[in-house]
Amino acid sequence: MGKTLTYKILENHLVEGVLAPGNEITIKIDQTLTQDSTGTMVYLQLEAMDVDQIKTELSVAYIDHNTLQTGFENADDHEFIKSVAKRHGVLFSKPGNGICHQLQLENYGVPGKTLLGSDSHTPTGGGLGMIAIGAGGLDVAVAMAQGTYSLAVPKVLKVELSGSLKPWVSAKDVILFVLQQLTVKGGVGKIVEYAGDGVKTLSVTDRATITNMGAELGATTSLFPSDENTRAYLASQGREKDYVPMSADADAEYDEVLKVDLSSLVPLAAMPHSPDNVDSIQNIGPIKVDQVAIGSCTNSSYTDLMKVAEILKGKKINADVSLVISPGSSRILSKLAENGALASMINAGARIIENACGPCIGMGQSPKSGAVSLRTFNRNFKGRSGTLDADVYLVSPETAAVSAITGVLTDGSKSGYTLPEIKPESFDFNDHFIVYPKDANKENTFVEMGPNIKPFPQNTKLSDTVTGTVVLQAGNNITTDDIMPSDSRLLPYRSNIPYLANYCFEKIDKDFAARCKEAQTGIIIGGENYGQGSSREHAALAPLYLGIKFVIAKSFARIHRSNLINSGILPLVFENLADYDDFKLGQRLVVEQAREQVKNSAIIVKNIDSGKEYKVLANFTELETEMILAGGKINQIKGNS
Ligand code: MIC
Ligand code: SF4
Repeated sequence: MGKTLTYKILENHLVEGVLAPGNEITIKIDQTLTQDSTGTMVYLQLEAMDVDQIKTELSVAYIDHNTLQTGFENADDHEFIKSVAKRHGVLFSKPGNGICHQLQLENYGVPGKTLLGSDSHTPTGGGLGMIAIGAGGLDVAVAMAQGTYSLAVPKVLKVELSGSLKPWVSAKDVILFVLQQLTVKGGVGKIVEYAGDGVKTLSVTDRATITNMGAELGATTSLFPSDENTRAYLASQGREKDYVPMSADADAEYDEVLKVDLSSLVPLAAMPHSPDNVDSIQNIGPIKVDQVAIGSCTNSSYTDLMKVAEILKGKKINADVSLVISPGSSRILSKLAENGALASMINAGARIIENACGPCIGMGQSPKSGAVSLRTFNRNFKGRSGTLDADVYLVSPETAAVSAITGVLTDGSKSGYTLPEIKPESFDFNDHFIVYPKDANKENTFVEMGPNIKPFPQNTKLSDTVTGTVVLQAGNNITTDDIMPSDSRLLPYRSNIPYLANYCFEKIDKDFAARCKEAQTGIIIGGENYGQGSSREHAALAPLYLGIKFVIAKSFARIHRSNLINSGILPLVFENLADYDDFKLGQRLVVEQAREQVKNSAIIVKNIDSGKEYKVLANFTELETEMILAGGKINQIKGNS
């Protein structure tokens, strides 16, 4: 039987374990990336591990999320990251260079390599045929320290592409279609591997759009084969030498298959408030649009922005629309400036904003109350834009640009506008935004710690009797944006958990933090896919700070589940889903003989008042059990069990 591309790459990197679905394996990590909003925690944790020499081939620290500098906090965080980067031999990408995933693709991605990033959209690298996985900050810190990462082997889902896309239909529509078919939890426990004849019709940046939004499926990662288009992309970035052809064997067997005929796709949009709430633009109809935002790590490539510039050329943005554009990288921005595309955008009435995450993470450009905002981004969770009652639709760059002109949601293929063919470009090498760790000697490098950088909370070893009060009963698909909101107000405090904790669950229950403080030890009850979305471990660290002991949910999203375990908080799963309804705020629960029980596949949780017992699933791997007993990953590494 032939091998999938996933298994080929995993096999090349296998350090420990047997490659079979569900088994725990340890793989070698070649590259890591961090960004500033998760990076401060990563580097605090790396420092706490007292590491002499990082073990990866390449590690890069990007500054792209929080670049507003409304106060000293951002700038202090950046200095801290820069100083630790230098100390440990990590490349530092200054603010202004662009968005981490776009930059990693342009500069460092190599087919067949592994990448672990402290950001959920790290799978963007799968567009180049890498196994690129998003993880919590502590996992990335450990990957730098030890050069490895442990995971349960995912199933491999093949998406077989045939045909080719029609004009006005693009990569964004492909992944929106896949999300419509599989939903935001359809990828949990899986790696999505693209194959079939249709692959060759997609460029690397198209592929990267698709693998980027594989994060929204909940997948461990997504990847494409590496072929002649990969060679052409690497050559355009001056890196043809990094090209390695890679693909699955023709007779490879997959755990599941989804067939997608590219020729049958039409322009799509994800409607409020979930990336899988997808319909065709024709069906949604010409709703009036107030804001259009183009950019983010999903759709800010050179080709995407050239298409936008060509659509806007000689036109005028609708009077009632605010159009903002944030390019993916300094290299793209500079090329758009050189070839006049930037002028086409500005002359049409577009606002050009910094090449950073910007509005995607709520750093400015919150739409007006009740607005309809079209965004080429990847997440439209309620309130993520900074405006709780705004309706955010996720669309392709083509749809965004044409709708900015018409002022209503528009299917470009029915608009009468012509879509020009965009020729790929070659880029000049420029590393002026990169600080190299020329002197990576730990002894003579000082770590800069601003006053807003506070120590991260650490758990203690699991006690034998764990009691707590139910402090929240949450619904399905709770996002990490719900658990630990992020916007221009809170992002400057990513290195200050005591402050951030006051805003935990703020958007869905403003009394949550106060209730936890009163209860002292708390328990959260969750629905399906608890903790989907971002990799931010703040969504585990703030609850830890507030005394949360365990979360019982119908199911968990992958990264958040790991972050809970890394923090020593138990993620437990209802065996009987109907038990969910039995739990009410204020109930006192207990797990007796917890240290023994976590070693079993199921645990008994008792309601102290009624005496009723519930069986919940634990199913921790050996390593996870060790971490839980020790009170988190750092304690486990230090051997404190
Ligand atoms: C996001 O898109 O939600 C973020 C902001 O990039 C996060 C990381 C974070 O919360 O800092 C992610 O995707 O992991
Ligand atoms: Fe940045 Fe948005 Fe991409 Fe997250 S999804 S890395 S906030 S651009």
